Amino acid sequence: LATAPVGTPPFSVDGFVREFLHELNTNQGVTLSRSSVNDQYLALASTVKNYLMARWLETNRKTREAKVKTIGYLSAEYLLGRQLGNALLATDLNDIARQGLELCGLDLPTLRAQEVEPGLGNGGLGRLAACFIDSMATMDVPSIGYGIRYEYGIFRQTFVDGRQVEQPDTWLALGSPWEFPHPEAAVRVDFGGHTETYVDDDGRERCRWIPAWNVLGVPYNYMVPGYLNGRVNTLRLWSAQATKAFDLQIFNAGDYAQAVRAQTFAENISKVLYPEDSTPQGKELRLQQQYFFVACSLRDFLDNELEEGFDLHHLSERIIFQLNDTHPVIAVPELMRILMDEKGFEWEEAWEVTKSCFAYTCHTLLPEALEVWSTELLGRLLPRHLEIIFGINERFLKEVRAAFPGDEMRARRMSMIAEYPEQGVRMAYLATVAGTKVNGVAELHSQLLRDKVLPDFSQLWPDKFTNVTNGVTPRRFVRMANPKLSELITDAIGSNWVTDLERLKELEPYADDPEFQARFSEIKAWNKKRLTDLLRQRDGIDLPSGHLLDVMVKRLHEYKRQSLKLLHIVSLYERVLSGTLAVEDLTPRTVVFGAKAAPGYRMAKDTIHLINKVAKVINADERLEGRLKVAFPANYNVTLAEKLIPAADLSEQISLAGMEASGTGNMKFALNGALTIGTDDGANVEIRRLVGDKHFFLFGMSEPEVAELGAKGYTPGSYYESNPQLKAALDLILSGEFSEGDRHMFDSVVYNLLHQDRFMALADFQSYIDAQARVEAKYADEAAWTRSAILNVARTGYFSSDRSMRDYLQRIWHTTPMI
Ligand code: 26V
Repeated sequence: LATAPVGTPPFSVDGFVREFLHELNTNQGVTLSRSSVNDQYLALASTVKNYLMARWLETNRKTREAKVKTIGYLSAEYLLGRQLGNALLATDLNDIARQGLELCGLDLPTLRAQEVEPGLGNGGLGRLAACFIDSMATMDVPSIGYGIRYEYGIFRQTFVDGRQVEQPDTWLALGSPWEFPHPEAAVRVDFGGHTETYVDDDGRERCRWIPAWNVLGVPYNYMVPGYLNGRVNTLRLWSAQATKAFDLQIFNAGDYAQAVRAQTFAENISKVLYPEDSTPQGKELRLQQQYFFVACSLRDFLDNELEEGFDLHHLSERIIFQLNDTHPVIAVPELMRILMDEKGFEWEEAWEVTKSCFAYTCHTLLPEALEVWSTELLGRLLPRHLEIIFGINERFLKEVRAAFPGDEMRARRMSMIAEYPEQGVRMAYLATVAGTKVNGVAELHSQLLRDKVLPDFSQLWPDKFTNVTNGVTPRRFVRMANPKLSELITDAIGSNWVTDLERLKELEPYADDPEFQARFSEIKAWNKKRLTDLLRQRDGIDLPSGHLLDVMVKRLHEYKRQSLKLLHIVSLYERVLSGTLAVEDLTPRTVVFGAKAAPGYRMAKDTIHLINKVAKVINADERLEGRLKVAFPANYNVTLAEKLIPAADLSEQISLAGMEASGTGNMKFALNGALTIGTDDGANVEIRRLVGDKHFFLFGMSEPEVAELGAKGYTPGSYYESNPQLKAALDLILSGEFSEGDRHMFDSVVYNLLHQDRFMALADFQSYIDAQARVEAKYADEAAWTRSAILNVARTGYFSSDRSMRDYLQRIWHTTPMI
């Protein structure tokens, strides 16, 4: 297992072929001539894994020996995307693999297409975790990602008569070559039961938990290869299994069926990713998932990653657990419990250690998205943890009362325990009290977090709050997704930009270079062609050529305002029908949507239905002369994003100001040379500041304006009454035009907009329409558009997740890369 010198390819093409055929024969048990594409894909994955293996082992050894601080990234979601392409890129094996496979009569893209992406996340939050672990590996930061190995990831979306229908995501069905299960290293996780006090050998009164049942957590390790640096970090995902004791007991009692049921019960815990992006429901299974992966991860780090006999008083010298939203916050009482009940620490001692080992990232502002677990459920499932939470809260409120004597209202507001509508634990408060730092994910978001969500806490501890603006990995979202643009960039400024994205600045002078502009436009056209081919075979969708490609891809949410985009489309259509817009004056445009709705989120699902119905009518109407098309490929995921984003001209980032914490799609589009039409929300604010107003289409109310309108009282109906264009668009939907004459099919969507419109789509309608007119004017001037697109690429290097990691290292983790 000698390590090949870092950065050099491992084999000759011949060596690769030998290795690949060996894998095909010994792993898949087939000859080349009898092998399926799946066999070939699995053999190729093994070949690449074998190459990474020595580096992985070496990384682990070096990190262990160095005894440095590790980042424990705790996240219930990792939206990884396909692994093969990334592994080939990280190891510089692309050319060798392509040539070697050619010698075998095989085609690398075909094999790559065989991979089913692990969709172990809902959207931005899970994808961010995946970008962060990529960046940490590339930057030589020792880290372990901890999470859950869901047997079923985010559902596969299909459309039936335009309505979303969910199918299970069977990502493991054809084999999963990237994981390394370690059943022998399983850890036990307890649940239920009660607590009791007892007197220990030293005569001290102590507490212990007598649990009622338990499950096993089996670790599955995944390689996280750094880009061309020889480092391979670990992502460790836990899978739930029944313990022997659990079913043996029942089995011995002679009830075989009951024993099997027990197994199913245990395994349910890691069975399925919750797709609920709409309301964090008080689901017992979800709390089980959270505690399950956190308990496994802490146990794993303390018992396996730390050397035996390590003095836990110094734990924070060796680990910082980053809490990706509140999902893993139960880790706080879990560490307290381990230190006190298992290691004999006193409360104050345990608290000193615990509060130095966690930091908390908040990813939303929406009140209904903040997790509150009922004390009834917590007490039933994790009685000891509930006691500890009460203990933390009691001591914390003492501190508050001491800092603000007589201000009892404040103490009540800041309590981790909510009393209404039922007694529950506010997990964000617990995370804030326990964390060394609390951060938001974009400047505006962090500001609003301080001022609006946690104002009392930021007054008490102003230095605890900080910002780290999100980023995306340039490896996957530029270098892999946009190979032609990458080549162009490298030709111009060299290849260092892949790990030092601010270097893209050096492209600025090329924005005015006609030859560079021409190559840039050709690449955009090539990316559109690539997308066209994909959508034809994937979805049977025909994209016209020569259109402005206008893309809105993200989870379907009212606050993201897909309905506003839809009103723009319907309005263009209505204006052509009514003759207020001549067809020839319509800018040829194709709007592409990609969006999954949470299965229980009615309004979101109705909006998907409406988009599909509008698409059907518009796409078929010859009066438009093919100048307006709407495409809605089903099952938007990371794999599709990698093809869609590089092809886009226009990026839609149109959430109501103050609602989108950051957005990360916005960054991917800008880095791939799309211009943004967007509100002053989330990271849009920073994108606009960096690219400049001339190269960004801003519209809509600012966050303070939104707050003001809300305070004044918002009446959407008045916009309908006073804006004829808006009225005409809504009336067209109500007329049954898109629903075979059924005037009520879309009542829910339309009447919600007219009478409630919580996210003020109607208030921003005119401003949006005006901004779209500016888009069209600019698009008509090809050179000006291309120049702006190049400047978007050149000026958005800041949004590399490598930079985000540097910010976390400096502001939160207080540690440095290993070399
Ligand atoms: C949950 C809920 C539940 C109640 C209804 C509204 C709502 C909205 C969002 C969520 C998810 C909260 C956590 C989350 O996924 N946040 C996303 O995190 C991304 C990475 O930081 C960020 O770019 C997105 O703006 C943010 O929505």
